[in-house]
Amino acid sequence: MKRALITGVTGQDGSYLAEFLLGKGYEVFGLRRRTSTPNYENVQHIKDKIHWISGDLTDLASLIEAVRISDPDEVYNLAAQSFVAASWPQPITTGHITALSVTNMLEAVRLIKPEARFYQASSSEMFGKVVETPQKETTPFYPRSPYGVAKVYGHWITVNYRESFNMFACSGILFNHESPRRGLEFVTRKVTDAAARIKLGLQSKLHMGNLDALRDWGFAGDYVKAMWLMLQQDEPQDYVISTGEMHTVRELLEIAFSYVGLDYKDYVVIDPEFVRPAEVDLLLGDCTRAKEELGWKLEVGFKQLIHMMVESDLKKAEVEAKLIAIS
Ligand code: NAP
Ligand code: G4F
Repeated sequence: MKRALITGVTGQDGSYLAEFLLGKGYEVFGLRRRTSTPNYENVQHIKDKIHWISGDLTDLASLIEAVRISDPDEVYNLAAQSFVAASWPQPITTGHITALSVTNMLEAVRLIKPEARFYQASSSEMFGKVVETPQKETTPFYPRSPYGVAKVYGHWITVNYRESFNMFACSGILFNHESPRRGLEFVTRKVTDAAARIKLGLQSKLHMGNLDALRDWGFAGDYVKAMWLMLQQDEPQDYVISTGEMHTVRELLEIAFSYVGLDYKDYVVIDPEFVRPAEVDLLLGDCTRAKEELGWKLEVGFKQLIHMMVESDLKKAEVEAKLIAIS
């Protein structure tokens, strides 16, 4: 039975990856940091199947212990301060967790189990102010946020450990991917949650930032399969994972609100609070290498994804509405 250690297992991607690996018969170890209010929402249904290990990405000793306990064949480093907008008010924390801690994780693996295969969660945010479109593995990086800068560090230190220590370490340069498990602060979930709550009379307005931003949005459940495929190859390599389609935030609003029979224009308020100091205007990925070499394919399209998210948020909003009605 193969053994996998996942950092960030309570997050969106970690939860889908844990499900996927459990389905393949893996023994799954999840790093869990101490939080005042335990966060198991995404993994409640598989909580008892995961071996939990206490640790924090910023604490090397805890990571060494996590690798020792789990004795992994594969390590998926998904933990991060992952919200771009929070990286301006918290640039140092973002740098510690999202950049330097990748070295902590690589060191823990190098010292305890150097033959383990290592996956680093790199990001299309590294392309930032894009220098070519579409973006592929060879496109130079031009990050536009402290988060993007931190991810560039994480990316290159992973390449460096591969080249310096001959470790099987690779990065997936993943474009935006979403799901009903997405955090409420990210734009897709913010919009699908608002469409559902407005429909049920639980909210009246939606405050938004730049509606012209273009993103290449896919489904997280499809993207975690690519992570696993990267670690099954003969040689470690970095891959872009994307849909090859981009849409504006405005289109996202149209699709989500029209699904519940509403016009987003009646509810959206443009609010400078949600406009970023430096914006990434567009992201569009070319994942030809992943399709050809990994045999990876996309299963859920953009509209289907947004409808799936609205459906899920409608169910949550109905529960909230019922609780209000009986209280
Ligand atoms: P997410 O839902 O925000 O999950 C982040 C995870 O990291 C959570 O489990 C969180 O734990 C954990 N974490 C944060 N700080 C930690 C620390 N100091 N020590 C240990 N764990 C810590 O993110 P996601 O969307 O699943 O993304 C997964 C990874 O892919 C991230 O590295 C992200 O930057 C990257 N990425 C995401 C996308 C995307 O579109 N989703 C695209 C490209 C790259 P708590 O539950 O305790 O907060
Ligand atoms: O959903 P977002 O916050 O995602 P963003 O910044 O693209 O980052 C996500 O994808 C990256 C991959 O490219 C990941 F690495 C990262 O961890 C994260 O998962 O914002 C998307 C776009 C931005 O252009 C933003 O300015 O939506 C625009 N937007 C407009 N109004 C908004 C809002 N974003 C948010 N979060 N909230 C708004 O009200």
